[in-house]
Amino acid sequence: MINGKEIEIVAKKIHTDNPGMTFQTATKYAEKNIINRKKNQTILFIMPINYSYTLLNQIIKDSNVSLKIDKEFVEPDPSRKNLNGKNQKLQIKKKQEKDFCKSLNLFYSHPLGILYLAGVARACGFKVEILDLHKNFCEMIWNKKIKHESIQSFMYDKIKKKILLHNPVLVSISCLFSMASEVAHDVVTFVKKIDTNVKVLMGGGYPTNSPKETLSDHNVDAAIIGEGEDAFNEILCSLDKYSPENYFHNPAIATQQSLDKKIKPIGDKIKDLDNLPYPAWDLLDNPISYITGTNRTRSYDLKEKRCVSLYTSRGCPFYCTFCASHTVHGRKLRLHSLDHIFAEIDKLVKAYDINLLLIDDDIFNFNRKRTIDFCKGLIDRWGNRFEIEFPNGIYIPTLDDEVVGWLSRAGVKDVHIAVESGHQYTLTNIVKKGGLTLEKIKKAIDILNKYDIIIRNFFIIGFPGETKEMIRKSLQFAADLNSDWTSIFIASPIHGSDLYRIAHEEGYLDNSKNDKNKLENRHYLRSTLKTKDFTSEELEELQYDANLQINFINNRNLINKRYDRAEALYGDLIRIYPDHMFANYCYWQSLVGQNKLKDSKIIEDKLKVLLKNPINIKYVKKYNLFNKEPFSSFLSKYEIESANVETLVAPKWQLM
Ligand code: B12
Ligand code: SF4
Repeated sequence: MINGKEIEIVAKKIHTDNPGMTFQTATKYAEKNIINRKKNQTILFIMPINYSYTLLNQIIKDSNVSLKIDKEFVEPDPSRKNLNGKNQKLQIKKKQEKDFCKSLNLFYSHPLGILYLAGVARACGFKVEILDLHKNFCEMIWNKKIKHESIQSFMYDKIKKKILLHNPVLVSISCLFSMASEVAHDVVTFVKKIDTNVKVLMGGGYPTNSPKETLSDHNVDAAIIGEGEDAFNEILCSLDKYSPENYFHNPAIATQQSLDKKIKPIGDKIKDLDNLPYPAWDLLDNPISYITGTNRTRSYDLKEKRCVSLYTSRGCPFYCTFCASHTVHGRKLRLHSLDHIFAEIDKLVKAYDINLLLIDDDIFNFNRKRTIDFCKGLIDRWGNRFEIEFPNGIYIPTLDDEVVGWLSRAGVKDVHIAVESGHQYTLTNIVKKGGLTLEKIKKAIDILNKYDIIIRNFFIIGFPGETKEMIRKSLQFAADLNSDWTSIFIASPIHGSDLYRIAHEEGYLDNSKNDKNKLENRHYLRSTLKTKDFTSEELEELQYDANLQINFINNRNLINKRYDRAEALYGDLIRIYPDHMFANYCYWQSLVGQNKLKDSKIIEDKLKVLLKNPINIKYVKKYNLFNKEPFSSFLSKYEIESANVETLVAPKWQLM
């Protein structure tokens, strides 16, 4: 029997920790909290490695580490020495000659969805543990401390340790992307192998869009559809008598049994965002150690940048063909109040001294007044403490002089903008980017330049309905923009997007090659569509060529003699891809342009070494650079003549 006084005390504490929450909601949590706390049960959240095995294969190859993908993984025999960390096999392969175009950029972002759910679990009185396998994996590769034979044994080991230590009653797995589904299912298998009785939930974009596939794995007890907080709350409160039938009334909790009963999975959309508990940042192992946003490409000392990700609104009213975000977060824009966001930032400043905000909203600046008020509020409270970034792109049509001025004053120095296409017909009728015109793009870029903000464009090519000519025009538009960087992605029919529906209905999925169209292999780095207008190979060629032309050979900063900016951008790139010949070449130009001759000599020597790789010579020939310094001094006529450019094929993975 719980008494009213006890509830009030706990409710007050919950309310103080989550000031945006109504006292009524805090009281509801308090009632659950008191009951559950006595049970002393733990909920374990797992973020699986967020890559497909195909990508992981490439990463392993590029990183020169001894690690395999073990599709037939069986629990290792612990008596074998190398599993105890002793007598390990050779961990790092002999350094292979590296082709500049093949490196992938490994990084890890804050698992925000998990943090929101962890906040709910904690308010409900459970102990919470988070295992971020993605982060652990990236760190292992970076540090080259490989103690395992395979990716599976690495995951198994980590999961086993966590489960044996904390004995959770529920394991909650996040799978945001379809491409990570195969790895996520392996994680589920391992969890159940280690503890057959534990309940396993999976939530995120993959189960939301593919509940049947998710639940065809009988180790998944329930797939949570859409925004998970409410459904998760319901399961938490009935864990002791967990049974699929108990959830038939709730279409956001899909089970094998509910699918058998033909109950259509429908996701929740949280109505009042401020009423949610704050994301449980303190349960994350060192939140500011996460490498995300341009943190992973910029040359500033990482220790100086302490960043968190924020999600200040949910949903987006637009209908971009390639996007699947609405399947989870819906098309109705819901906002956290600015007070709520500032209170969260305040906590994070006090706890971690943060100074970089990564805003992950779908469409943060949809409402220009809210954008300006946010900037003003930030400046009023914290002066110029922050830098702000929008890693998944800011919405262009509201970027007028006043908005950009405030964004700049509040700390935006480097911005990604979602251009998508440089062809008006494609933009309006194929991509369906709400309210965007080529004129608005150019105008926004002029304004961003006025405030000296680094501009990185996102482009997508290869939509059904686009011809090669339209793609070329789009890329020419990109080349002509006065911006710093252009990332060119390939339209990918991810589950839940209109593009997937169209591609499926019209037979555009390119199944000609091995596993290309497996769910897990669809992402913006690889072409998986084939229409009457292009093949997937042609698209990859176009993409790769445009990347080299726009970002390197005809780079805007080099053309405009903005050598200091070019030095910074290419310097960052070289830090990640030291063997990238074009990055070194452009870096060299930026140094020579500033008369930094001593430094440029070092890069010149490096280029000489890089030209030992025949692929690099072919690229020099392909782009007619052999008559230009410094290549003209390094390459003999014979070397140029014998380089066969015909054999060059675009690499499978684009760089940036
Ligand atoms: C940040 C982000 C990333 C980060 C990673 C985030 C992370 N920590 O893992 C990075 C930059 C790495 C990334 C990469 C990619 N991304 Co991304 N990304 C996002 C973004 C913008 C925000 C995610 C987020 O934090 N949301 C905020 C939290 C609160 O929401 P949430 O994570 O969805 O969690 C809620 C629910 O999903 C659910 N839930 C989630 N997990 C769980 C677990 C349980 C147990 C339960 C009960 C519920 C639950 O409840 C949560 C709370 O409501 C989304 C768009 C979006 N608006 O969500 C795209 C999005 C998820 N990405 C997408 C894609 C396609 C990609 C890429 C494949 C793109 C590419 N390059 O090809 C890559 C693949 C990843 C990779 N490893 O290479 C698609 C996924 C679509 C799909 N069906 O697969 C999205 C929806 C974007 C879009 N426009 O379509 N991404
Ligand atoms: S504006 Fe962004 S979030 Fe909205 S539909 Fe388009 S891509 Fe998706």
